[in-house]
Amino acid sequence: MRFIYFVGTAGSGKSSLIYAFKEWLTLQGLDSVTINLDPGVENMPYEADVDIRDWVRVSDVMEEYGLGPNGAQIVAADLMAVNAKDLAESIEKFRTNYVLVDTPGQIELFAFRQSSEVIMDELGKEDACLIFLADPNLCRSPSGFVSSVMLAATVHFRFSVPFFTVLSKSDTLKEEDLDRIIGWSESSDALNGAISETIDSRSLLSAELFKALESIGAYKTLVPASAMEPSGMEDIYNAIQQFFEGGEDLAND
Ligand SMILES: Nc1nc2c(ncn2[C@@H]2O[C@H](COP(=O)(O)OP(=O)(O)OP(=O)(O)O)[C@@H](O)[C@H]2O)c(=O)[nH]1
Ligand SMILES: [Mg+2]
Repeated sequence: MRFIYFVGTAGSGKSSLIYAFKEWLTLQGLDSVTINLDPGVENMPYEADVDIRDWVRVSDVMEEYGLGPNGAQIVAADLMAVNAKDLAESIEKFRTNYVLVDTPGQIELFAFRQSSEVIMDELGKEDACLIFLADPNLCRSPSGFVSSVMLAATVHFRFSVPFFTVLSKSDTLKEEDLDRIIGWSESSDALNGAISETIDSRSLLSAELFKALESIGAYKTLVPASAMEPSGMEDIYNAIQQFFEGGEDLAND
């Protein structure tokens, strides 16, 4: 089993992309299983095969501990670790190649609480990769783009599993904007040029930070995808295959 974690800021399109990617895999004749790791989610665009809410629910935690929504989110995130073994056992019952893992909207709950590490270890880190979703709204400006790369680097630093970045909701971008953003991800000169065009102290800071991100390997080509169209699914699949099989295709086994 290969675990693919979809991580990104609130509303970046994680759940929609999981749904679209699962549909695409099914069309290719590839089986997959979905897991929801967000104990606070109310509505999902698909029904997860394994759902953390069967063990922990933010609404229950609010009631039981007398907490508000934010405090309850944190307690719920920590309680997930207690159930990591049970979660792993119910996933093991499925015979499948790909496990698509949906993570909480509040990225800090996944990235900064220890329970996600416990869960990842329990499920098997050696068979895991992470897809970071870059929100097109943030990536429109050079400084926003650099911020997004920094966030991806932070997540990567926390989990140290292979990762790549998807530019989600690519259908919401005009073609020229999409080309420009992808261009920044392909060429540090293009990004540096765009940064230096906006001469203020913030952009100078971005340039320095960006150099550091480049040297630690967090800066890489974005894979554009749209869950709505859908598009980019094959590119996502190929990137995943690169990690797990060195490019070899499971569909041809
Ligand atoms: N146009 C467009 N809208 C999208 C796409 N993917 C998601 N959306 C919309 O973006 C919003 C958020 O999508 P979700 O899939 O719920 O995002 P999420 O990251 O799972 O959100 P949280 O779990 O709440 O953080 C919804 O209104 C979706 O309809 C896409 O590819 N194109
Ligand atoms: Mg979601």
